[in-house]
Amino acid sequence: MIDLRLSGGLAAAALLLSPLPAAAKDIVIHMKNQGADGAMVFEPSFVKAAPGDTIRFKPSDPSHNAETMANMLPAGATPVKGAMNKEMVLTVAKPGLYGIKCMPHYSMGMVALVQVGKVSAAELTAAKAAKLPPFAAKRMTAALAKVK
Ligand SMILES: [Cu+2]
Repeated sequence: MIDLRLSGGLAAAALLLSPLPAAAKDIVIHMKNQGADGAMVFEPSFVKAAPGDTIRFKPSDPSHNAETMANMLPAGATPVKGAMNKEMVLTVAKPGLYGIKCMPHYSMGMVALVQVGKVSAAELTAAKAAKLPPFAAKRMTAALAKVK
């Protein structure tokens, strides 16, 4: 989804007419009690973004939060911790891998992965080596397999 909430229609029209630069994307991830991958999930649990994009973690069901994982965050990226039952907005400036967890359901495997831009082999290896609780590790491994 492209966010066109700019100040006034003229700015939006100018943006639509202009071929460059590519507008930053607005990507939505839902926090759900039940999804295609089972109970307590981020959906989708893997997204690919570009630097400057915004990822919105929406509390589609209650009792969830979204926060960045200290052991899976690009160097120099600012950690973000969303409040319970609130949308968490993550604007990704740095390329790399951003691991996301829901604190209450981390041990139940409620994790997501955001790939921003290109990821080096060393960075992918480091992410795969990060220590996670067993159910979280299982879903994170599946997400890391989608990185390319
Ligand atoms: Cu949760």
